[in-house]
Amino acid sequence: MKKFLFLLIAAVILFAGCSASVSDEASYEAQVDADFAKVLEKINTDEAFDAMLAFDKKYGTNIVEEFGIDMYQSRSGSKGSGNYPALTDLPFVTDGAVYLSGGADDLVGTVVDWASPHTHAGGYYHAAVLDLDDLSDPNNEDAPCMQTAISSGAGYESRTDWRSKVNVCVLNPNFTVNQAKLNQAQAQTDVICNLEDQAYGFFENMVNVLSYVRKSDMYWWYCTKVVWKMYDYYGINVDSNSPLVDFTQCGAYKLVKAYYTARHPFSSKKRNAAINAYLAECQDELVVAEEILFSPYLTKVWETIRE
Ligand SMILES: [Ca+2]
Ligand SMILES: [Ca+2]
Repeated sequence: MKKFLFLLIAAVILFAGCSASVSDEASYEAQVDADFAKVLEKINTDEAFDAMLAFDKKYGTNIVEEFGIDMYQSRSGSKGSGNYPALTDLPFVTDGAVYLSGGADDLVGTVVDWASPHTHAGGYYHAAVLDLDDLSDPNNEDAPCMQTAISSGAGYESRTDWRSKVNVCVLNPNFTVNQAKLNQAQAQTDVICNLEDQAYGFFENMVNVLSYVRKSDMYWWYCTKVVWKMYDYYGINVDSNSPLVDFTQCGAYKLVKAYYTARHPFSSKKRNAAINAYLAECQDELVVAEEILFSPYLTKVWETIRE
């Protein structure tokens, strides 16, 4: 009986000890989450720098150095002049051709820019897909013929919009296209481009890098996901998930790394496991412009790189 009591007391003490440390850890992680949320809230505002500095100071991370300086430069427009002549020779001839752009900041803002790895020439991060049927009036350069995403969500751009981009390449389908099937897929994509209830984003709530938009999600849209979806309707997956695309080169990764460094300060094993799991899911769930660039179903037929 004595022995049993002793074991019981020991068990109670052990349990109390465990739950105390579990709740300590939980409250520490909750604090990190709250502080990280403050950083995300301020991104794309003038207070971003101060928020990142405060986080770095508290947790010994390097957000300002690894991400903040880039973001500041891209906000102040020092990445490119944007004053280039219109690309008058950019071709619009192949139904279903995919267009990628990069270089200077685009209409859709910096989020898609810093969410994309820019590891290859052109720095491509924006995309659209041409529907020739919307070009019935060849003289109307402003016709909405490019299915993409704009600041309100899935939508359209025109030939005029694309002629003013800095770096552009055109990728044609390299397989025998079934025209009826393509038209059907484009019509299904039109439904998405005209959705009343939708939003633009790579991440839900714009900048929550921990909650990226899933391919299956029908509310959040970004440009490359619209292009991917059109070909998904057609029956082809243009997200190559190519190992040539290095997700550790994107701004979002740098934020995530800092977040997990703060969250698991004493265990590099836990930290690396969390970061690697995030990267693997990102590669699979997101479709970025460079992944489309390396699609085996598409071949580059035209390109101009001006910066
Ligand atoms: Ca068509
Ligand atoms: Ca992918």
